[in-house]
Amino acid sequence: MNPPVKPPFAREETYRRYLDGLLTNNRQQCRENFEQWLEATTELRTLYDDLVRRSLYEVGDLWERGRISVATEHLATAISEGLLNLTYPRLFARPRLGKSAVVTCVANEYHQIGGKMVADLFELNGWRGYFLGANTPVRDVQALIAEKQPDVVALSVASVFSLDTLINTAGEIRAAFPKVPILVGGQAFRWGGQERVERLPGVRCLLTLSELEAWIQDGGNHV
Ligand code: B12
Repeated sequence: MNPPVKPPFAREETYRRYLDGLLTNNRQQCRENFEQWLEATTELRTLYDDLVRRSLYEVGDLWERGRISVATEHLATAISEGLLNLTYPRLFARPRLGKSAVVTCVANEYHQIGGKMVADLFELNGWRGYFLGANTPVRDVQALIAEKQPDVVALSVASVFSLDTLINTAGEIRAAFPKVPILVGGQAFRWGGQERVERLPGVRCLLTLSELEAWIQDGGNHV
């Protein structure tokens, strides 16, 4: 008997079914569509941006307008975070370049999925991406920098109220490690603030994974 014929990959439909799965708490439907997208693309960045980020932004908008419950928003986040681990086998396929990045969210910043994607992108490009996750106090970030001596530190912020903490964190890291370049990014900058952080020496703001990938592929040593 012939194996069942798979329908051709249709991005928008796959996206719609995935989003529908998130909104109906249907983990299996999400997994099927996530895997379909993963199989169809060689570029993980597009899966991260065009499926996972896009759907979570939509979930966030629905939550903000009171159209879905907090529980559904939390479930959608947990499903998305779990599915991201399906990309693991692909992350380490490239030869290692002997470079590393420490990636973290600042203190009191609980949105960690964007930061995880940033760390993954470093791994995808042959770097080591040490990801500390949400809400990391600056002294602990500094301790890891001292231990790992990374080539770059990347800070992620999603909430506008985290911008002051970001600026203080970048300043404290800079004071302790004057030579380590610092990248900052995340959706907090959708509402402005880029010029505030770029006033700090040795700090560069990059808004998207494509900008980050271009920075890495350009040598990854200047800000
Ligand atoms: C999930 C979620 C949560 C979860 C997070 C859990 C987790 N494990 O991460 C929880 C429940 C904890 C949460 C809490 C809150 N949340 Co919330 N949350 C979201 C939601 C729905 C999705 C976040 C997400 O993962 N997005 C997808 C990721 C992939 O996108 P991203 O972060 O932008 O990252 C991308 C880029 O920005 C970039 N990037 C990110 N970092 C970096 C760094 C560098 C260096 C580079 C180059 C690129 C880069 O790469 C990523 C891929 O493209 C968003 C909606 C939204 N618009 O995102 C709201 C949202 C971010 N939350 C919001 C709010 C208000 C809150 C709360 C204040 C709610 C409350 N009253 O308690 C708290 C704040 C908690 C805190 N102290 O941080 C607002 C923020 C508004 C604002 N102007 O600041 C949003 C936008 C919802 C909304 N529409 O109003 N939230």
